[in-house]
Amino acid sequence: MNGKSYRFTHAICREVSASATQGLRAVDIGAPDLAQFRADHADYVAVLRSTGAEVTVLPALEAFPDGVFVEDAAICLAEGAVVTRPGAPSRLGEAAAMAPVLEGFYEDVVWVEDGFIEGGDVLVTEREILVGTSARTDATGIATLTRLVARWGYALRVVETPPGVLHFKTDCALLDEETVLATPRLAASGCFEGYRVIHTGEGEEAAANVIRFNDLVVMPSGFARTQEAIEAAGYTVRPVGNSEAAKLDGGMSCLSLRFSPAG
Ligand code: CIR
Repeated sequence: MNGKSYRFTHAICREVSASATQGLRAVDIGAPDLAQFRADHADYVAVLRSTGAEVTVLPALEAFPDGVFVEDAAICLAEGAVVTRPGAPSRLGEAAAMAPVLEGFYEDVVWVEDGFIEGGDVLVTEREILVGTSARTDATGIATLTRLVARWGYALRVVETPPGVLHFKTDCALLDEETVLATPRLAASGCFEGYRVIHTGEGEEAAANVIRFNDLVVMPSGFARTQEAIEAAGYTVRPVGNSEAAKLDGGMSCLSLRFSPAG
């Protein structure tokens, strides 16, 4: 199917836990306001549902302050799902909590058992899977993932997440078969050669973490230049408030697993 890397029948999200105030953050600019975080999260889920997708919202996990960022716990492909091994010690258990949920959708669920890998470092495009090395994703994890997805015919390309950037997808997103949105600092590495690249607006690096979800591009609100650039390229944009998730270095991709299980 054309568009398999951005057309999805399903998504999984997780409610914001009260413990999210203790979530990991590179720079402490204060704890997220839970009421605002939950309101933004509800808007996000509603936007995904507006495309016709079936969105499962799991209950909050109080034991995992970063549990709302479900993307890091798994990699969902058409043929099967990979349960990851998050490199942040406080997040390791999130993957095991996600596994039974994935088993409800997929016959084939496999586990990364060596090294570390977080879903935020994995960009699935129509032609390949890009994986960024980062403080959370190491060479052993990438080798394990390479072996696991080879059974479904996927090729992996290893790229570098810019220094000081949490995840590869903190700085980029897929917009369609041939187009990515990327920060100029990431695009400068040459990792998107062969793709059409739309740059985030000046001073708007925090706008790079968007998702193409069916006919929509869901992006954090408040980034007019980037929104304009995406719209000028012909996409339909839905801005969603992200002020509270951003305090924990989270964005649009982190808040869901998106997939269309085969069969
Ligand atoms: C963390 O540091 O792990 C969380 N506070 C943020 C995770 C964001 N996830 C993502 O970019 N995929």
